[in-house]
Amino acid sequence: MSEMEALHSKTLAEIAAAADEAALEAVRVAALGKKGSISALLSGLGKMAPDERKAEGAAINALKDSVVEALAARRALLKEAALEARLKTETVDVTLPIPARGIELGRIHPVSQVMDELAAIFADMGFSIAEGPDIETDDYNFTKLNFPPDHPARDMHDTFFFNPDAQGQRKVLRTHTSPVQVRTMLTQKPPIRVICPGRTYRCDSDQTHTPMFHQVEGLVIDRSANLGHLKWILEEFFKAFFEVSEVKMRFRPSFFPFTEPSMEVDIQCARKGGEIRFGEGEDWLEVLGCGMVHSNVLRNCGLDPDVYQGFAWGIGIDRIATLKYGMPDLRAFFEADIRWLRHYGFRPLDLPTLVGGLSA
Ligand code: 2NM
Repeated sequence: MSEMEALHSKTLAEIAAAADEAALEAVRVAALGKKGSISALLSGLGKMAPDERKAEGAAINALKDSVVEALAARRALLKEAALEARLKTETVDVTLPIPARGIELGRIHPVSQVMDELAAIFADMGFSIAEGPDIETDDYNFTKLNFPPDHPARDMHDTFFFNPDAQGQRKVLRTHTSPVQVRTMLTQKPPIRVICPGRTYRCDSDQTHTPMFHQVEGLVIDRSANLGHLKWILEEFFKAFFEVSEVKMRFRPSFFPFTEPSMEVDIQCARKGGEIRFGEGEDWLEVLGCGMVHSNVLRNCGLDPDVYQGFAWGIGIDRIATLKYGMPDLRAFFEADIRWLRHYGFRPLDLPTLVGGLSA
């Protein structure tokens, strides 16, 4: 066997034995690289006589072509094998049960659940949701809402005040979500139909009060929005929220600085052995405050009270959540006890909808 034939069969054997693309590349460099065995043969041609060069050159080039071809064939084979192997490791048996984790184990807090229910109910009645900052100016939280400068709600005992800034302005943690309604009136043209859910803060802590709690307030402003509309909206809301076909409501006169007239609303209920039912019974339960928006508030928010009027209401979310879902202690809401959340929480993918059922 000539030297060239030996080199040929040795290189082809090495190509066939290369187990992966990196090994194959090493064989290519050893044969065809700058200092490779076949490259060395080619550079030897220069020293040969013309006749010899012609014969040898043709033979070396045939050898080179054969090696190049073998390399390409082997590379294609290895590529395919590598892909096959990868696909094999990545196969998924879609018939296997899904292991429980994250989304299946997590639970939605009852407050979030009730907020989602409120959004579904009021969206169905044509309301949008408005949000605003927890840290508010005294102006938006109190002054624009017709609180007189000496009103007791501004007092240190109810309001968390921040230290005054360089301009002497004193921010507050909002004590209600009404400043969101102020912002809405200042920026949107009537007709306005919004609900404003969110966190609110008052310096108050006992069995039925937590310093941070949740409210949802509603606001309707139009040329002729009136208490008849409010009564219908509240009735529809309570029926949808408590998932009953009837509710009886009672309106009692009350006072808020931002509404005139102002009312508190009770709904009729039956208390049987620690359980509460709505749509039946002889007891009354206070659930919300409401009224016609005060003309001073309309004026403070850039609306002409001779053209526009409207009504607003406020409900405590934590309280209606305890009523609906029978949770005895409000404070457990904010203790972040995982056992409590497992018991009272909601499954993440069971979103409340009016057609699918709010709490089903
Ligand atoms: C309540 C009760 C009655 C109320 C009024 C306003 C505004 F901004 F329109 F003046 N927002 N929220 C309101 C009225 C809130 O909560 C018990």
